[in-house]
This record gives sequence, structure tokens and C-alpha cells, in this order.
Amino acid sequence: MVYNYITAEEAAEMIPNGSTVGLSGFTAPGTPKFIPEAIAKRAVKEHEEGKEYKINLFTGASTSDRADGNLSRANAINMRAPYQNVPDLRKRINCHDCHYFDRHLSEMAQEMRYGFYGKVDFAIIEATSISPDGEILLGCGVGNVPTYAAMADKIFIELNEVLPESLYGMHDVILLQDPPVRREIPIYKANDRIGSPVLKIDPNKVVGIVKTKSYDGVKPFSEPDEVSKHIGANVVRFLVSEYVNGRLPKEFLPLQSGVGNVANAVLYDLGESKELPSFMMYTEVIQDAVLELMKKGKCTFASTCSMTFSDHTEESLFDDIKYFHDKILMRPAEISNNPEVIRRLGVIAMNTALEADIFGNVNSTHVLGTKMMNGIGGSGDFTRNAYISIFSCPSVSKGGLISNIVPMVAHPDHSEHSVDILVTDQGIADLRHKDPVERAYEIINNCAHPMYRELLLDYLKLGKGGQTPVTLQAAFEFHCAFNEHGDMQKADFGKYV
Ligand code: 0RQ
Repeated sequence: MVYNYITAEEAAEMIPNGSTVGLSGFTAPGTPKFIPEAIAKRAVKEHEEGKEYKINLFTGASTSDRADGNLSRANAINMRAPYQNVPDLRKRINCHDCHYFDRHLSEMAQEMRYGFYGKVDFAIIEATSISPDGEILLGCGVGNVPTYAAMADKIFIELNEVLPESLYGMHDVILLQDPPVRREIPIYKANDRIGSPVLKIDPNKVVGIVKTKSYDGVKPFSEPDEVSKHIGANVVRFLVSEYVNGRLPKEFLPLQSGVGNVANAVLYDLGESKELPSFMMYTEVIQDAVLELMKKGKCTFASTCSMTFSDHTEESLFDDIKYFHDKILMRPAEISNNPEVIRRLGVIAMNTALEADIFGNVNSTHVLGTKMMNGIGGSGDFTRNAYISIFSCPSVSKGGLISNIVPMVAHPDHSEHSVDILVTDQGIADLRHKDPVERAYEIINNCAHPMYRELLLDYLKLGKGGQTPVTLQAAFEFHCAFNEHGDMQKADFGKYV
């Protein structure tokens, strides 16, 4: 096959209004950078000429400002799934300029194949290389590209020159069969390989290749602040206690860790812990801290969907790739986040909450119950199937005006039935083997900020019985107080007595 080399602008010209587009990648790595920017420019031009122009955009997870940011500023996204984290897109979603379906990441690819979202017109794939017969060496993130490439009528490739051929062997690409013929996923250890090092596509679908040269643009994390450090230390304290008390096997278990400063602080503390053995990760994203843990021998292997490293770390990985080559495997999201595998391996899940309630329900997505923040991401995939599921968050936000421990979450993402451990900067609440009232005291006493404890106890005392003593008319008093007075401390439960 002889491929056609084109510019990003020429590619954008071939993508008409109303197209459904699937992007490779997961977070910024592996996500195409130049064609999405060109589509955004085209959208601006079309809108200036009074024409409609929007696409339906499906990805692996979040992308980057270059993709989601530019496209949302151009108001060029009609439908979007399964996850995002860009402020400009958030704004479009929250005013319904963009229809957003917040989906469990492990389910997106299969739902696409089941036909729930219609057909895929175009797949845009970032590649390290492509062979004449359509074998693609992917970049630093996989996402749902096997499904999008298989379903798309036409494919564009962004051939990124900064990606080295030595990435060969670090991907494990597979396209699952669907029910009723789906088989088990034969991963019995985090480092079992089940697929191919390359993505195989039909070369006749490739309508153009755009040559590019760009790192992923992931910003390095700032030093964890005091609150993150306390949370990190508490998570590690909990894990050590489980380990020394024999509730975790002596070989330890694979870890999943979310993204952000708290996750970074947890990983840092794990690296420093003398009590815990070395471990593997079975997770969807690895950040800079994981490479440090690998250098120290503390993390021996990571199964992931993406290497979300800052540019500097990405460069140093490429320079020293031999050392890391057999320690990292990048897989499609439906494998990295697969419930069957997570349950079998006994993954310890560590995710972040926006708020949790006194009975153990968690809100990960909706600020004050209405405004979409990012999305559920992979947190549900891991939480529901974990050996132990840990959620963490600061006890308060906005300088104390918001308590992240509330009487009732304003939007439930993870229910009390799936949340085992809650950790804040204040301490650890172990919710296992506790009834709802016991859980409430455990959370109020150990996790709530002292300035909110009395108020939460006042709410609990309103309860008139039942297994879970919820007082319906007062359950959102914290949120209402914030909406009315800008301060949850103004909550007044006296009026419900
Ligand atoms: O606001 O940015 O204006 O300061 O929300 O809060 O504490 O910095 O939280 O960045 O760790 O993100 C749950 C959103 C936490 C994230 C969430 C305000 C707060 C601040 C951010 P500012 P923090 P983080 C792995 C698994 C779902 C997906 C997931 C997330 C801003 O972790 O998206 O887990 N999780 N995926 O002030 C109002 C509250 C608030 C609040 C915090 N209760 N009410 N505002 N804030 N709590 C990753 C992937 O799936 C790829």
C-alpha cells in the first residue's frame, strides 16, 4: 500500500459537519494533536460563514487542550464521551452546547461496537510508524483505538516523529469479541501479555497520513501540598496495617491509582515505605512518580492504558527505554479497566472523591450536584471490582467553605456498597463490616474536618430510625447553605427538629 501524505488542514477538509470521529489515545499521550486543531480552525471558519459545523467526538478518556480545548472553544463538539477534564469543554457541557455521556471507561468500546452510538466515520490515530500492510506501532496511550479503527470507514494517521521505534513491544493490543461469543480474558498476573505489539488495520481505509513532531505536553506535577501529604500518609498507613495484620497476601496485590496530586503523594509514600514489599500496578494511567518507583525497584511492573508522563519524563524514558521496556505494558481501556481482570487479580483501587457522605456514598463528578467536573472515568471500573476500594479527598475545600463530608452526596457515583475505606487529611474511616450508623460515626469522627463535626452529628441526630437514618428534607442542607450563603458552616439543622 502506498500512502497519501497530506496536511492536517487537508484532513480537516475531508471531515464534514456531523461526522463521528474516534481518537486514539488516553489522556494527552497517544491523542492526535494536529488534525483536531485543524478541525477546530475549520469550525471557526464555517461558523463565521454562518454554516453549521460540529462533530461527535469519542476518545479513550480525557485528551488535551490541543484536542478538547481547541474544539470546545470553537464550539465544534456536538456529542462527547466517555471522559474529559478540560475547563473550556466543561463550560460547553454545563450549558448543553455539547451533549456529554459520562461513561465507565471499560464500557465505551463495547458500547460503540454494540451500536449504541451509531457508526464511526473517521478514526484519527497517532502512530510511531505504519507498515505498508497496515501494522501500526502506537504512541504512549492506547484508549479505544482498536474499536474505533475497526469500525471507522476512513482513517487518518498522525505520524509523530518524536516517538521512537523502541516503543515496539510495550503495547498489548487486542480487540475483544462480543457476547454471545466473548471468552475469558487470560490475564492471571498483571504482566501477562494477551495481544499484539501492534494495531492491525485495513490499510485501504487510510485516506491520509500527516507527519508531525510533538511531545504530549503533559505538565509536571507540583510538589504535593500539606493536605495531599497527609492524605498520602494516611493511605499508606492503612495499607501497612492491612499488610502487617495479614489481610493482604505477603506478595502484596496490584495497585490502581487515580491521577492528580493526591495520587502522586500516595505513590511517593509507598516508595518510601519500609514495611511494604515491592508491587505491580494494574491501572489505567501511570504518572511520573511510577518511573521513580521503578528506578528504585519498588514498582516492578505496570499494566496501564497510557504513560501520562510530563514531557521531560517522557524524554528521559525514551533515552533509557531498555530499562523500562519489560516493566510497562500499554493496553486498550477495555483491558486496562476490565472488571473481570480487576476482580481476578485483586486490585487495590485508590481513587479521589469530590465529596463523600456520612454513610459512605461518593460523588466523583458533579460539583454541588449539578455541574459536571470531569466524569466518572475509570473510578467505577476499579471501585466496584476491587479487593479493597479506597477513596480519598481533602476534608474541606475552598478554604473550609465546603465540607467534602456531607449528610448526603448531591450526586451518587459510587454507592456505600462499593466503598470500603475513606481517607481524608484528618484520618481513615474503615467502612467494612459496619452498619450505616456505625459508618456515620466512623466517618464523622475520623474524616470530617473538626469545624464540621458538630453539624454532621446534628444532622445524624435528626434521624427517626430505619436502617439508614436519612432525613430527607434536611439531607442537602449543607449544599443549600453553600448556594445561599457561600458557606456550608451556615447549615442550620435546628429548623428540622
Ligand atoms: O477547585 O480547581 O477551583 O481549586 O474541585 O479539587 O481537590 O484539587 O481534586 O484535582 O484531585 O480532582 C474527583 C475531580 C478530584 C478527580 C476529582 C473543587 C476544589 C478544586 C478540584 P479549584 P481537588 P482533584 C483515574 C480515575 C473522577 C475520575 C476518576 C476526578 C477542584 O479525581 O475527576 O477518579 N475523578 N478517574 O476546590 C465543590 C466539592 C469539591 C469542590 C473539590 N465537594 N464541592 N467543589 N472541589 N471538592 C483517572 C482517569 O480516569 C483518567
